[in-house]
Amino acid sequence: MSQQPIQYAVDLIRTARNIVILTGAGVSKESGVPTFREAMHGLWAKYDPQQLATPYAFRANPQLVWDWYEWRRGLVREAQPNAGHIALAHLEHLHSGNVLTITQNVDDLHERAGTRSIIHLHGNIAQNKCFEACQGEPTQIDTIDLDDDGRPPHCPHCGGLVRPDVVWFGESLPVQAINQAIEASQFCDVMLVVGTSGLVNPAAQLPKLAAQNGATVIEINPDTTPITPIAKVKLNGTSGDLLPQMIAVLEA
Ligand code: BV8
Repeated sequence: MSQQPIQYAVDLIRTARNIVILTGAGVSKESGVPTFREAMHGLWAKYDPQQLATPYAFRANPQLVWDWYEWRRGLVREAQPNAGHIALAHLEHLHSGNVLTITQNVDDLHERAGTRSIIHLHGNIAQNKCFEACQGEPTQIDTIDLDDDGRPPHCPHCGGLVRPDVVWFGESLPVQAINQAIEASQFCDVMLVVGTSGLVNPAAQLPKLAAQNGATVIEINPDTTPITPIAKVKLNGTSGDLLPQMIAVLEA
């Protein structure tokens, strides 16, 4: 890619006081964590993730949904932060203003790359909670004893099923997370949108909200998305390739 759009993006970032970085599954793809629509390769090729990531699917077939998350948890455990995660963490440390990362991802790769200021809109795949929320929402369960036949474990308080502490389709986002994300999007000068198809709401509304409040949107994605038309700068390519180039220009 010519250096001009990258230079333009870096100039916008350099002069911004408040930066929001919004990430999706694309930023973890180069770490070997499949994107949400590709999360179905192999055994899972015959299922639609939007049919598995729901409370209805879990109630109907807890073993199938539990196994799907155990498979994804294994991928996240084996994954390492990639050059894109590391560049975003570096941007947070380099920039003199406020830099907040808002992620739709349920992995911890941003944190493992060194990002400190982060909001998870859709939860954390490594954590579990009681499906019945018996002690209130979330009833987090820190230690579970997996019996050796891999059945979904039971809540130590009420005996109900244990589920991953993620936000499923049809479930509301954590109130504090989405409220903080909305406020940050309204007040940022630049929103850097990386690796999201912009199809899942309410997260997909954040770039529009930022732009409506005067922010400049920069998008990094190899594809065109519903966010592309509102992006002042569109960098066509992968996060693992483009973000380190941007940091190199920023530090030059
Ligand atoms: C809710 C956790 C209230 C689980 C996930 C309007 C308003 C509000 C809600 C809705 C609405 N319309 C419809 C809804 C309902 C629904 C929704 O949005 N449906 C869509 C599909 C139409 N939303 C909800 O249900 C939300 N809840 O709003 O509560 C409510 C309550 C009841 C009824 C209605 C509303 C909850 C949504 C959260 C769902 N949980 N994750 C889990 O992970 O198992 S969503 C999950 O999918 C991810 O977290 C992520 O958010 C999403 C996938 O999106 P992306 O991250 O963008 O990933 P994707 O694979 O799609 O795209 C990857 C991109 O990366 C691509 O563009 C690709 O080109 C790019 N890429 C690839 N490689 C690279 C790359 N980019 C850079 N570098 C690369 N190397």
